Amino acid sequence: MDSDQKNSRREMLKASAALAASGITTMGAAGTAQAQAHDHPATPGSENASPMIHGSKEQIEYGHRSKYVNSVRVQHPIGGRPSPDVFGKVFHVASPLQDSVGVITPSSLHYIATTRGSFLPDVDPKLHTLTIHGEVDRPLTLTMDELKRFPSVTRLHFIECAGNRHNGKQMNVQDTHGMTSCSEWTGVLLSTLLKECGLKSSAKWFVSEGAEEVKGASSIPINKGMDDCIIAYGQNGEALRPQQGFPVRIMVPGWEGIFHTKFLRRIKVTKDFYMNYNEFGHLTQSDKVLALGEQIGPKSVITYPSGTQRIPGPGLYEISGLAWSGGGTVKMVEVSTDGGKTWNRAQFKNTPQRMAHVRFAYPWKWDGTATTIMSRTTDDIGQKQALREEIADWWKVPFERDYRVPGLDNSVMPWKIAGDGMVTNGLA
Ligand SMILES: Nc1nc2c(c(=O)[nH]1)N[C@H]1C(S)=C(S)[C@@H](COP(=O)(O)O)O[C@H]1N2
Ligand SMILES: [Mo]
Repeated sequence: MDSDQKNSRREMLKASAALAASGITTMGAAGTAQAQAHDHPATPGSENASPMIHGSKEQIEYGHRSKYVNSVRVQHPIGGRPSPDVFGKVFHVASPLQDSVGVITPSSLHYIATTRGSFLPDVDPKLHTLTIHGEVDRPLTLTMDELKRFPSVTRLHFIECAGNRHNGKQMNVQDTHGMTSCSEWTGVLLSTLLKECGLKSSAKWFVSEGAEEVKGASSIPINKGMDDCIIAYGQNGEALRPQQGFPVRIMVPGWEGIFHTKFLRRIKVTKDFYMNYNEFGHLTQSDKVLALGEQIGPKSVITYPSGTQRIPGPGLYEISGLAWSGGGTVKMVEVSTDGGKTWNRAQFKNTPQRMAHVRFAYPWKWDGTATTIMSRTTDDIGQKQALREEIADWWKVPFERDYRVPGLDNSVMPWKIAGDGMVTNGLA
């Protein structure tokens, strides 16, 4: 533990002692007093004062959440345009990050991006096969059962859609950053399968293809395929959800979401970069530029307090958020509570992992004056998340309020806190 971390640990201990003293926590006598103030009976004895849930077969066989919990996915305001054809309704659906705790996105709340709107291929896993062919010695076609016989890996990884960008018009963190999610994925390393096939020396790229008409195909350098791509059939301890590509998808850790082909049925190993539906925009780029361009930069966002929430009054708060980087592991997150004048090192709530969300927190005593809070990430290859002003400066263009970050937008997200505790988009 370095001294910064020790300091923030000490701050946190002080903060929790102060919370207990101010009666915010329910520990000890302060808790009883507060419970009474909220019109609950003080805990009298062993009897149960709550009504009973009448269990159903469905609830018992496959559980669902409490009726008091109602956080849901919503259409994303930027990416969520209606499908241009008769096949679908909505392209992009965002995850409710404002309600998130920890780092795993529940599978039922994972963001969704599809070329086919709300219509999904209904793939029968008994009939589904995955074929690997092209610049290989021994082409391979695997059923799902055969795929599952290979040694597996289980890893935490985020996915993020390139459309996940914030501007001054979005109200809350679901709209600014909800097109990213993080799951525990289980599957077979692509490298395991490629070794089984035997790569020819001419193998430089591979194209992954999904089961729909538009196929969700993408060209990826073979080095990335041999490095850390996963042919995933499991998500958070069970089979993938249909929205996430049941029965199998490819995970391309740290790369823009569009590469993570769902309903995966074919991988063609190629000599050259392929022009696909997804890629007409990249045609003139070199391998190197393409690879850099598709990797998600270091990024973070405060999820509490965030837009449309209200903090009730001066006092102690734990500022909490998510940080990630496509370049590797999050090394450090800093939080500013004075509009970027000073930055303080945040704590991690879990051990940061490669290309995965990490939960950070910073204890903060709000004095009741209007301010702006923000966070920034540094990853283990030394990349640091920049302010929009800094990015405009780097591109040598004048900074204006509606400046649009070119490419993938990983700029710092400010939340404004008014004197009455209302939180709004700091870019507005
Ligand atoms: N087969 C297929 N794969 C696909 C897509 C698709 O429409 N079809 N959408 C891509 C896009 S744009 C993104 S951002 C991610 C989203 O993955 P998710 O829906 O599981 O969040 O899947 C990618 N893979
Ligand atoms: Mo996407």
